[in-house]
Amino acid sequence: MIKLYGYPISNYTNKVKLALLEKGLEFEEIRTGFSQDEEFLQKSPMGKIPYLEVDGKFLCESSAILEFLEQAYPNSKHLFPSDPFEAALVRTIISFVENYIDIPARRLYESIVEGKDIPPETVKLTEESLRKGAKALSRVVRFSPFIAGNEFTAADCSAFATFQIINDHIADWISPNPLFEIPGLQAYLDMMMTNPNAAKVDKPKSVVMKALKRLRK
Ligand SMILES: N[C@@H](CCC(=O)N[C@@H](CS)C(=O)NCC(=O)O)C(=O)O
Repeated sequence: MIKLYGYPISNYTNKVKLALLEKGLEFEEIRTGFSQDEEFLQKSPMGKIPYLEVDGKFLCESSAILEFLEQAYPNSKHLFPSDPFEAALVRTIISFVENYIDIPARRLYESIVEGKDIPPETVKLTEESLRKGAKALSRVVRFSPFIAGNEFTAADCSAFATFQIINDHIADWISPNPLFEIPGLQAYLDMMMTNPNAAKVDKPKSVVMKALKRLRK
């Protein structure tokens, strides 16, 4: 049995959870936060979530986990296209979403999680980075109807999980959200929400996010 360790407001946890659901693999979810404790680092050496346990072995880094699932369960739904160019596009979109949108947006995440104030320069810097990332992403996305083409792929797991979290986090700081300058993004997210597996990921995220926001006020 696969065990997924993570938390509902972690986009990387939700990316892996959506992949597991789409692949129809049985798994148990174990809610855990990140940690620098020695025992935790033995399972996830950067102290991050998510990590996966399969047959007593531990795997970390969400993209490595998705690639593992693809190889280890070849009879499940494929999340990477067989055409190398198409597969490269999937990986490019994941890289753009995570490196050039999620990582900059994290400068603001701390505020909601730790109740910190954010200096205006940080907000400005984040907005500039998000605008640059959004422009780059808009050059590669397809939204036809999925982000990398006409099939659901690993890029949808990453993009859906990340955009749903960023939107919640940055609304208090940056408005309008520069990510919605990506033509077709809102329609894409609305379409994704009609996917029962995406809705399964979104629901616990919304519950925890609401509770966090209440605590912060
Ligand atoms: N590159 C990692 C990123 C994972 C990540 O940043 N997880 C966050 C939660 S969404 C975390 O554990 N942060 C704690 C930390 O950075 O120490 C992946 O793809 O799994």
